[in-house]
Amino acid sequence: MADCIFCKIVAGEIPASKIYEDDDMLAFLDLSQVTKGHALLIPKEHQQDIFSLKEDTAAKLFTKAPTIATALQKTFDCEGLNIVNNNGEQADQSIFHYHLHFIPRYGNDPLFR
Ligand code: DGP
Repeated sequence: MADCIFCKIVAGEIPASKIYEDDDMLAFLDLSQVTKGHALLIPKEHQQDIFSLKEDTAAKLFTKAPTIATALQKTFDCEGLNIVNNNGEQADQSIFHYHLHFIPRYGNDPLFR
């Protein structure tokens, strides 16, 4: 999709710190690190949100989620990890290309209650 930042990352037109890639999906570090190691997992095909996400794409993403989470845990030595997915402006989605946030959690992180 022409104006989609994440499609441009997939196409290599915008740089990103990639942490995983295969034929169907890409994971890279989020530009705005909520916590150290905050990463995004996206399908390479442009799909807007959970309401239009194809079931086989969802299956592929969630099948790979434990691998991404474990790699982040090993790399950043986090104590926990949130997987977050915003859908729609009202739910704080700002990039309208489906993505899962992987947010490593630490005892003293800014999100700690
Ligand atoms: P959301 O608000 O759920 O749609 O999350 C979008 C995320 O995308 C947000 O945490 C910031 C991140 N982001 C926006 N533009 C870029 C970019 O050009 N590169 C990278 N790596 N992340 C981006």
